[in-house]
Amino acid sequence: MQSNLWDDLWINCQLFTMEHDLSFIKNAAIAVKEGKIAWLGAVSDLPGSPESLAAIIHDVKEKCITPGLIDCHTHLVYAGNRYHEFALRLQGASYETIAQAGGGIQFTVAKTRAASDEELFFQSIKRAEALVKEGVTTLEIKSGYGLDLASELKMLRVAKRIGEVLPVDVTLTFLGAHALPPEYKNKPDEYIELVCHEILPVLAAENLVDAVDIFCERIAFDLAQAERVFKTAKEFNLKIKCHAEQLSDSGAAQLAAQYGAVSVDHLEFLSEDGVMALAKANTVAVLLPGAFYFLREEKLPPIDLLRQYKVPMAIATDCNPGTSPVTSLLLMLNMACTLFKLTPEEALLGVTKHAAQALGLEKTCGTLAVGKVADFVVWDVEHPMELVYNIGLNPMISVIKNGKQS
Ligand code: DI6
Ligand code: FE
Repeated sequence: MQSNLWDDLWINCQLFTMEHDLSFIKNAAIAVKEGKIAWLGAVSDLPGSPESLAAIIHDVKEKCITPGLIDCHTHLVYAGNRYHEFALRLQGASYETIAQAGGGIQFTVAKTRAASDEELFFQSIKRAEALVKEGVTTLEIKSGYGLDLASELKMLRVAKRIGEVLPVDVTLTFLGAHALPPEYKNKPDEYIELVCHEILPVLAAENLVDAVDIFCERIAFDLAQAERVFKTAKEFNLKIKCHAEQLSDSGAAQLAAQYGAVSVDHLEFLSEDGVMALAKANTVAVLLPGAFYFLREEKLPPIDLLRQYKVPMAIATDCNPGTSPVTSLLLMLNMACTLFKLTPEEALLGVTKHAAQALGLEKTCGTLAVGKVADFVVWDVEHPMELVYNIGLNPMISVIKNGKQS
């Protein structure tokens, strides 16, 4: 009796596994057992009739299946918004000027600190829902609008709760070193001390942190401060990420790579030496076209060099109230091509295989392969390149998370 070899079997699929480039399998089937991918290949190679192999059969009638999408860089837990700053910037004020005048991140910190757990949760979950509706099955959420122990805890608990109520895995990144809180004005080293020795140990003990990030920039923290954060992250055995070379070339990407960062993010001002350091450390370059667009930046990240040195490139929304109020990863696919000149294949790998690597999750998700988590999406498209090409259309038919269709 073979009837329950697998739990579920999807048949008649155009399967794009993303293992090596798009890795297309025509007339394919994909089987799930206990939330994992148990088999995939051509329908003609199935070891029996579909009905004899699985309890439930899903005929997708030649639709496309890709891995679940991964948004590997978001700040989507925050309170309030910053439309007033958007208006100021349209009149000519720069992001840096607004930040230096006490607006920017500080504005959102005040709102986030003042919000109750429930307010913060209900304001934030809407953004996560929008991503999930587009096929996102893994989502990174950063803290960094609390900047004190109680508020960073609140943010990360809300982020974790989002992963408990939606069909999405949430990974938690501690970005305590995002900006200097008002009570530490002119005392950045003391604040970094607090981040490393007061806040991080508590978050780690509460299992609320997978990775540590820092905003390394002339309006935020310097290289020496970044190094202290990276050293502490290593002591706690946490992954390292870094907001680097967004507004200037500080050498932060190189430093993060030396500490084995899983990713460095933004990178408009990344130098060739920086690119070489990423290649050497196998650090992913996370590109954020939403922030580039919304700030009307002009300097492009060094895409040709990243290609030349074979640095994996990921794409993410950077969902945040100041520089990228974006809740569409599909739109980022298009912008990565139109603004950054990625190929559609590179963009698609950037929200699947390479996004998984940017979170250190490449062994479990990001591509479709036997043994990996059964996270995938059925799309009403002829080819996944349509996901990149269309703007504002959501062709998702269904999303399968841990083998369960929702
Ligand atoms: N870089 C960004 O683009 C965001 N954070 C960061 O380090 C901006 C966050 C904000 O303006 O609220
Ligand atoms: Fe960011």
